[in-house]
Amino acid sequence: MKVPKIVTDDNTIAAISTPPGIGGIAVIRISGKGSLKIAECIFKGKSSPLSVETHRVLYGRIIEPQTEEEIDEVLLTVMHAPKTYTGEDTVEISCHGGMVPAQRILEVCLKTGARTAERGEFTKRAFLNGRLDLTQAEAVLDIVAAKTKEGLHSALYQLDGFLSKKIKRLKDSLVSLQAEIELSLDFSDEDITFPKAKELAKKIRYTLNIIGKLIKEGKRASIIREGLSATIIGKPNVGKSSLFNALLLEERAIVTPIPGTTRDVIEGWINVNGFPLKLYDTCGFQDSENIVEAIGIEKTKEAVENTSFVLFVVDGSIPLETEDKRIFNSIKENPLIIVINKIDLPKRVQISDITNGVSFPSCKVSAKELTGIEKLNKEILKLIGASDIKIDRAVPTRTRHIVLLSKVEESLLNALNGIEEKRTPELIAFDVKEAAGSLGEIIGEVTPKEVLDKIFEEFCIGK
Ligand SMILES: Nc1nc2c(ncn2[C@@H]2O[C@H](COP(=O)(O)OP(=O)(O)OP(=O)(O)O)[C@@H](O)[C@H]2O)c(=O)[nH]1
Ligand SMILES: [Mg+2]
Repeated sequence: MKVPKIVTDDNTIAAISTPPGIGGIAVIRISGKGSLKIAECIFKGKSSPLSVETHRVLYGRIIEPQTEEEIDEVLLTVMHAPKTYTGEDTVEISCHGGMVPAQRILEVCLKTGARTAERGEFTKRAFLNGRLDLTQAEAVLDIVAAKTKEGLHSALYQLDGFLSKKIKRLKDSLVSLQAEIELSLDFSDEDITFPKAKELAKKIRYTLNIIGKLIKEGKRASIIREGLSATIIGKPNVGKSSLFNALLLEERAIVTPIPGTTRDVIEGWINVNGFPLKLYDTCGFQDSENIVEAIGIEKTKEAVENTSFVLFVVDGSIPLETEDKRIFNSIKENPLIIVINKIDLPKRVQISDITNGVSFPSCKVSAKELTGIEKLNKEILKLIGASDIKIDRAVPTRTRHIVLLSKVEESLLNALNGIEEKRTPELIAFDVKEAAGSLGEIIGEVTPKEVLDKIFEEFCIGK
């Protein structure tokens, strides 16, 4: 009989890495010094986990070590440090899908001395062991959460280290600049140092320019990661739900000829040429005594307030009514696209009837026959300023990056002022050092513990 509880350092972690529910297989991951011993203890097969070479897959059974009761038939992968995801000895057990086998296997791992992994702890260990820097660890999270293939590409570039390398290069150049300032900048002798000051200012401006571009690109590229949201609004029966379904390419919302069909706000994600957009279908916007409708209208107003822009739908087959105008007037200050629907029927509405000659982005569609949807997608891209975004390989993707890059910008502007005002070299060097420090924080060279905890808390257990 094998003796359980063989690991005592509390440093070997285990978790189910696959999502809960029924599936083909489930994977349990164990990482840390004790993982091979744990595997040895709970695995029964031709070869033993402790004696095989690294990166081998063994076929066998997982047993309850005390009773030798069989739990499941598995494939067990043995991976020795340091060439593993976490940089530590790692074992991955693939068992039959479904929660019971995986849960039971996790239980015996825990009984044998592992502890439950925290959220993102495998990736955190990869970071702490130098397998990934911080932007790469964030990229792992973005790969898992990617909503479109473009989002996935951008995360994969980040995992490959394109952003890290760019940030690292910038940081190294600032560190050299700092040394240069400390060593040679001396304003006490004007004649010698003034050209030098000019040269330094030029170098700082050059870096500032790159940082400025990164911030700008990053702000726009964050749309790829986080997406935007839009609310479809309009009078009852104009075809809002039909348009919602047409954009989603599925029959999600109920469509009927009866006005007032949609009562609640319905949401769904769509992919507009690679940009994730969360779309809300709402109930017809009209004054109502009916309590259900009144609540629905409140929710519609809330959706409009909380989304990035509005798709205002009118029925193009009937003359415009005061209700359409009233709705338009209540939302015309928001970014919006006017969508004239039902163009498969005879035309009764002109854009100018709605806008009184003021220019608004607009589009004519038939949600029923799916015409004009491509053009609408283009208008959406134009409105969100995404029609000309190229996905560069080294783009900051997170608010955390942008905030730190803005700090870099601020410190470098301070340094420039310092040169202009002929402050002491120490002061100028200090600003440059601060800028380099913020760059280091992006890749996790020095990152406060709270920031790290916050980043890894976003992960799921088992990643
Ligand atoms: N001919 C034609 N009919 C359409 C089109 N779009 C929607 N309809 C019809 O218009 C009616 C109302 O469509 P819905 O999509 O339910 O309209 P809605 O704006 O969501 O309506 P409420 O939820 O009641 O506010 C249905 O009978 C649809 O089949 C279109 O492009 N052409
Ligand atoms: Mg509807």
